[in-house]
Amino acid sequence: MRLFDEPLMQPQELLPHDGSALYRPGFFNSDECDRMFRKINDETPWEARNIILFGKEVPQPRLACWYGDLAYSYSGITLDPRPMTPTLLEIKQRCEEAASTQFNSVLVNLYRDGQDSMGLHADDEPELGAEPVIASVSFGGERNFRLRHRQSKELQQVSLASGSLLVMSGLSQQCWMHDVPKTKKFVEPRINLTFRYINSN
Ligand SMILES: O=C(O)CCC(=O)C(=O)O
Ligand SMILES: [Mn+2]
Repeated sequence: MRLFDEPLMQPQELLPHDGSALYRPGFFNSDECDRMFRKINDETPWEARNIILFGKEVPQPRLACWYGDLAYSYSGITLDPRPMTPTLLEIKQRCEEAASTQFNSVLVNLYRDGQDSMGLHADDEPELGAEPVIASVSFGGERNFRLRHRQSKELQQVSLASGSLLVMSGLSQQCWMHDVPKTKKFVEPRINLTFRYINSN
């Protein structure tokens, strides 16, 4: 029996075709969200890196840190690997069970306020393989997440709630791009983790 105050937390498929983006709000409960946000915020050696955008070096509009066994390169920068903390390993295990796959790396991003953002891109680096599974977990302030089809330009969007899990798989990276746009609205700081499997050759 469903209680009246229990929010509807059915998984929701965001993509109509060409891959899957399965959104699961409430994957972590609010106590877990508070604990995870605080621990990750305190334990992460946040880096403010410059990235190469259209041939120019510009500051990345967010803080980030890369964890895993292997280095990772994107937008002209290489992130050195560092071992995952027990907190990250605990979240990784939950995501692996939900996505029925293994991950060996995670990019942790901190969006300090509405001016921090992630530009339109796909997670399509060759070392991720042709149809990567990417598990994206959010803690803290809600931000809009957009998926745009490369050919048809169709747009799908969702407000990524604290404690939510988004699993992108299949053709999602080949056929769609995604971003987290800036917003003028007041938003709480947000931590996002994207778990990936990086192939070593
Ligand atoms: O912050 C997000 O929800 C998206 C992060 C992302 O796309 C990435 O790290 O590749
Ligand atoms: Mn991405």
